[in-house]
Amino acid sequence: MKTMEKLAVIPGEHNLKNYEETAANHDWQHSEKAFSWFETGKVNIAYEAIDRHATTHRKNKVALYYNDGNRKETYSFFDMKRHSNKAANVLKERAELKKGDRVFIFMPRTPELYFSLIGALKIGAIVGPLFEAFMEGAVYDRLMDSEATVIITTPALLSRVPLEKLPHLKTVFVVGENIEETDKILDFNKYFAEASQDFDIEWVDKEDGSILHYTSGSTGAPKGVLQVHYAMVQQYQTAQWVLDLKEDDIYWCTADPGWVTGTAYGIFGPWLNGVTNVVVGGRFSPQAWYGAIEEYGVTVWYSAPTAFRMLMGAGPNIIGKYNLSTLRHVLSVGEPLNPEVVKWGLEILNHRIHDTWWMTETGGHMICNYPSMEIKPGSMGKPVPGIYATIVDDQGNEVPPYTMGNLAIKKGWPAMMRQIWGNPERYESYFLKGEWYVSGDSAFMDEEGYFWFQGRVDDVIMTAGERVGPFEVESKLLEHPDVVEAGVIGKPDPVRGEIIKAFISLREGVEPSEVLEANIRDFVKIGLSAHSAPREIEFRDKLPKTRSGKIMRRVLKAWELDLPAGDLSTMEE
Ligand code: 6R9
Repeated sequence: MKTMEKLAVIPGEHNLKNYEETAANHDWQHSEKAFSWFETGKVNIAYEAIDRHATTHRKNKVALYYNDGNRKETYSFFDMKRHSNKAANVLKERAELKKGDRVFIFMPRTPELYFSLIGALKIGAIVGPLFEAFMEGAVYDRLMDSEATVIITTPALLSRVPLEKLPHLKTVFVVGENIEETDKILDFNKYFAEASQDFDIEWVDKEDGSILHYTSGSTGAPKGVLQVHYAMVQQYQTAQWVLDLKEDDIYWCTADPGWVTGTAYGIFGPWLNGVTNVVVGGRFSPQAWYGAIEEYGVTVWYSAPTAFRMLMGAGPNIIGKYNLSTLRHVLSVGEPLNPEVVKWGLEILNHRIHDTWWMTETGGHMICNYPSMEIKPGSMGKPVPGIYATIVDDQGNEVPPYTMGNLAIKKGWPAMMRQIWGNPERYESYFLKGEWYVSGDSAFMDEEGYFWFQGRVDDVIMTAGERVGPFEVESKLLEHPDVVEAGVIGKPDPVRGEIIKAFISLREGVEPSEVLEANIRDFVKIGLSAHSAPREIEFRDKLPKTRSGKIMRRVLKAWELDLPAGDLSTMEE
């Protein structure tokens, strides 16, 4: 994997021209100058994302192309301003939503989600976006923990909002038709239709809360990660450097706003730059996805390895039916970008796929591949200019190149989380020596400063004295022609400390057998190393994954050891 050839720089005019020079000189205060508050002192991320453009040459420029196969709509920046003003008025007048209050948005991707998210921010409220597949328990945990007073949802999801169990929840807006109102349940569309198009934005402090994403760790309840308005500085700047967004781009981020990618780069990154954003609702299908690229002429596409693998699985014939020639920049996030996917990108999609590493807690890009930089397939790239990333040992000392350790970031970048909601001790526990944010991922750096992901720290396997990153084994397994998904864990073993166990789902039509098992084991032995080959293989129809596509190794481990699996609210159905 590490020996795969470097991919050459893409010729052309890139926003980030000279990585080394920019990295050596960048100061975030320089990026602040892009914003009106740099002079006026009046801060609000919603203003910078939408309203600012509505009084410029971008007034009638398309802000949002929406398509779910059913509804197909187009909104300009001016439309977005008016509709988010209306939403803000509804929330303020009908639910008395105020600055600092928590409001959740629990609905599938529709234009109303975007109007109300921007509208709530205009009030200065803190928005918790919830993925539509959450069940009642997950909704309850998040609203209870944050003492939310308002939720916006749809008729189909209303039954999962346990109104009577949530003492702080005062108002439930339902977006749909023929809504039966009660003293707490209100018909959103009815009030939206009546609401004024004008709204006086609530100016906030740069450090006031904006978005609250809940993430689940390996143990305990989901944690509320609070972002602040100031995150805009980094989201704006990285959308230029990493997404390489320019005025005429048509940009599509496939993530749902229930996950951080769907807010930071599905909303703020493009709109802070006044760039046209595509939102595709509805279910995934290769036809709908390739069709969206062709129909809207998408130029910059941000997705995830799971999605790319699903497209790969659909075969090269389908892709050939679509005109994808507008694409110029393709990016990936969320899990390791397997070399298999890189190869598909080069051979079938005809693009380098640019890996980006970051997390909910970082609020924005951290380590990335840039179009103006050579890519080493399998590496996450280099730190964003202005970010200092390194590898530290468990005591917080930096370690030399090629030493595996904790991937850590020097504290204090613009989009950094500012609180774990209601849990200051937990927040402090992320920072080692008060200086390093410790990500929980293990990685190493090579002599050229490229970072290589190894796994979650708690997932690293120690077998017969060798440290094995499960991701490397999983990547190799995925190259086997019969393997569709693979999850690898360390299973306690009296002799070796741990042995490697692989859970595998096979391509349709392929039956498990001992011969196949031996064949797969040899495949890893030959392709990777003897000590990385799984001693045990178990075939399963499906593997437990989060909705953002991460294999949940802790669930595999729980299956294996007969332990409770912990919080499953983010697991796909
Ligand atoms: C943005 C997002 C964060 C965790 C992170 C890491 C994994 C993200 C990755 C990656 C390998 C990449 N992860 N990007 N692993 N290569 N390029 O995904 O946020 O949902 O909070 O997940 O995802 O383990 O720590 P989040």
